[in-house]
Amino acid sequence: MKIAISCHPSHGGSGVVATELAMALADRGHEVHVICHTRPFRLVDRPRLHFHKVNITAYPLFKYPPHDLCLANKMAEVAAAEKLDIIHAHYAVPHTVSAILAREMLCVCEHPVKVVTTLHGTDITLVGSHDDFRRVCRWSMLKCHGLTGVSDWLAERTVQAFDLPDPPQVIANFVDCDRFHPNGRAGYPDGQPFRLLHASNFRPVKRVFDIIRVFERVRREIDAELVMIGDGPERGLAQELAAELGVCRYTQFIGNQAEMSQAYRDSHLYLLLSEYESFGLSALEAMACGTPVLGTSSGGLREVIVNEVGGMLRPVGDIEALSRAALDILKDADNWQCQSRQARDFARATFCMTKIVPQYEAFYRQVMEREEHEVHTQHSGPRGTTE
Ligand code: GMT
Repeated sequence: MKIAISCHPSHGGSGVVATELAMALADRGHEVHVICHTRPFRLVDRPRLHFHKVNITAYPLFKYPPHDLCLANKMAEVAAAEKLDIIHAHYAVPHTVSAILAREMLCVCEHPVKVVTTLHGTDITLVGSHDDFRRVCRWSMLKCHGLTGVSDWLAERTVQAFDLPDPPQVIANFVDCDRFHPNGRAGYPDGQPFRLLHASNFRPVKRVFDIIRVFERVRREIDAELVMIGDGPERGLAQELAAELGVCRYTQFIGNQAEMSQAYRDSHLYLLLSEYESFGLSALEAMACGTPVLGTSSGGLREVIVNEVGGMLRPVGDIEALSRAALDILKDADNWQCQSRQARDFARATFCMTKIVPQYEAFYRQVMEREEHEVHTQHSGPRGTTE
C-alpha cells in the first residue's frame, strides 16, 4: 500500500508510535511517506520510507503562520503525486482536519485517498474536548474513513466525550523487540546504588513531583539514584522539589534523549505515576528491556501493566503505597529478577511489533474497501441533531 503518516515530530508518545509504525510498514514492503514540519527524531532512513517536509510560510500579516493549511496542501500534493491509498493522521489535533482538507481538495474523482486517524490520548481528553477545539475535532473524526484508539479506556473516553456513533477500533501501541530487549541490561546491584528512571514531557498529567517524593522515601531505606529524562513545564519545579527534599545530589535531569533503550536497560525500576495515561508507551518500552515498572492504577496503564507481573499498580498520588511497592521490589533480589523476566515476557507476548503492525495493515485494507457514502458526511450533533 501507499501510505502517508503525519504526526507531532517532537519527543512524545504519539510521534514515537507514528514513526515506529512508518518504519515497520516500510520494512514490510509498503511505500511510506512521512509528512511533518520537522523530521521526527526517531525516524531512521530505509528503503521505501520518504520524508516530506512541510514548509510553514511566514508572512508579515500572519501573527500565527497557518501550519494546518500548509500541511493540508503538502498532503494533497503528495497524495496526488504518489497516488496514495491512505493518509494516516496521528493525534487528531490538527492532523485530522488537514488530512480531510487534503482529501476534499483532491476530490473523490481525481484521487480517492482514504483518511484514518489514530487517537493517542490528550488529543481527546485535554485538547480535542476543550471548547476551543471540540466541534472541529468531532467533525473531523466523523469525516474519517477509519478511527483507531490505543486502548479500550481511550476508546470509551472518546465515545463519551464526543458522543460518537461508533467507538474507535482499538489497536494497542507496540514495541520493536529487536531494539528494546534486555541483552546487556544492568543486573541486580551488588553494592552499587539502584537506579530509578522516569521519562516524560513534564506536563502536570505526569505528576513528576510524585516521582521525586517517592524517590526521597525510597532513599530513606536504600542507596538509590534517579534519572529524569525529558523536558517540559514542570521540570524546573521538580528540580526545586528535589533540592528541597535533599535528594538533588542523587537526581540527574538529563533532558530529551533520542536513544532510550540503553537508559531502560541501565535502570532497575521505571516510574510512571501519571494522573492517567491512555496507554503509557514508555512503560511498555521499559518492560521490553526487562525493567519492572511502577505505575498508577488509572486509565489505559491498567491495560499495559498487570499488577505483580513485571510491574506494580498503585493508586494515583498515594506516595506511601507507591514508595512501599518500589521498596518491596527493589529490596528483594529474587522478586526483582522474577519481575524483570516477567516484564520482558509480557511485553513481548502481548505488544510486540510483529503482532500489532499486521492489525494496522488489516485495518487499512478494511478502510480501503469502505465506500465513500459510509463516511459520516453530515455535520450532525449529539444523537444526529444538527449542532
Ligand atoms: O504523554 C503525553 O502527554 C504525550 C502524548 C503524545 O501524544 O505524545 O502521549 C499520549 O500518547 C502516547 C502514545 O499513544 C500514549 O502512550 C500516552 O499514554 C498518551 N498520553 C496520555 O494519555 C497522557
